[in-house]
Amino acid sequence: MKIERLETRAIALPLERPIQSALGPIHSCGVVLVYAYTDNGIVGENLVFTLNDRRTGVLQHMVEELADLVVGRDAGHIAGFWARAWKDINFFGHKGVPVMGISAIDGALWDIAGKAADMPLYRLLGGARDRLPAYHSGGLWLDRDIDALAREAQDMVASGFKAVKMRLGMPDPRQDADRVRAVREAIGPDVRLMADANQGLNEAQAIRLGRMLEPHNLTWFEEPLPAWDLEGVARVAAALDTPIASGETEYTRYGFRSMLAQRSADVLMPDLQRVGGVSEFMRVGHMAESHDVPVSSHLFPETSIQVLGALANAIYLEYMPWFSSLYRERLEFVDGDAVVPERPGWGFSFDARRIAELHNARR
Ligand code: SMN
Ligand code: MG
Repeated sequence: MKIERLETRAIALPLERPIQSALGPIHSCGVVLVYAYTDNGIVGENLVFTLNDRRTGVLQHMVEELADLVVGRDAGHIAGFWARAWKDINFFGHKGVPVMGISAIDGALWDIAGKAADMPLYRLLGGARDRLPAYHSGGLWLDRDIDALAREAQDMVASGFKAVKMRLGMPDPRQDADRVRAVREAIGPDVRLMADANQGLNEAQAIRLGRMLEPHNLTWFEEPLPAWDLEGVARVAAALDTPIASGETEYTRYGFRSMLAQRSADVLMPDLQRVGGVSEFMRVGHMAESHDVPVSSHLFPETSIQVLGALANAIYLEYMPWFSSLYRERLEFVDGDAVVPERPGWGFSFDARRIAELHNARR
């Protein structure tokens, strides 16, 4: 089975409503859809994205410019593609857009592998479990006032979630602490609560805020410092009892190897797009396992669930429904857990009609 051709399509996907995080305002995503066609009629699908549809064309071109590394080749030689691509991007560098391009194609190849074997990816990858604790991440943004935050958190719990994540990054840390207290009071002691600073603090601020948050029993305090400051995050992690989660902005096994070596996080949360696709997520997941460090995921719940389903050290799926409307199938939940689909490949396929609508709207 060979890859015959690769196609991409860019769409703009508006969020239900604009949101505010320490990364800045977010109103939409630019999404690059990837389709890899085999010579026996299988189509592998995947997507990568940009915030606010900025520089989507660069990402799309990168994927297209890597296509010659798979077209005409054995579709099942995924590690071969990865190694060839790694060498090929040397001149551009081993982080950023080139790695996102590799991730995009890697995921489409894995979808093909699953469909060809008539197996869901998590089974093909070794299979650890058929459901995963999920946390709701699609709310509790900085633009909500404290009453709206508390109501929104209660709504998430009423809809079945047993864990929710809120954002940090108000001008005064006392506001952040008040907001965390309000959410904790609204959801009660038994619902898990995470808080994400999106790299907005410096070391002293992170330790001070982290100490203010200790009484609220956070499951984790996420990305307190700029992603490049692994030593700083390690010191924050050492200073606090609350576990630190990080890794959504990290690239490949080499980035995570440094994080593990420096003990800069208690929980690693690779992002399928930045880590280097399914292949590299699995390598990082196993490397974390060899350090007895748990992993979660970042965004992409429909696809990340297949990878986490194959890792015994996976603890949480991030549920962020931004791309859910692009698929024909919907994630299912039971008692706050997301169910790993038993359908072949990702188990999620693009809704062609919805995508055509969005594609036409962008042009
Ligand atoms: C996040 C990052 C990028 C886009 C949306 C949300 C956030 C998360 O850091 O962890 O969900
Ligand atoms: Mg985050």
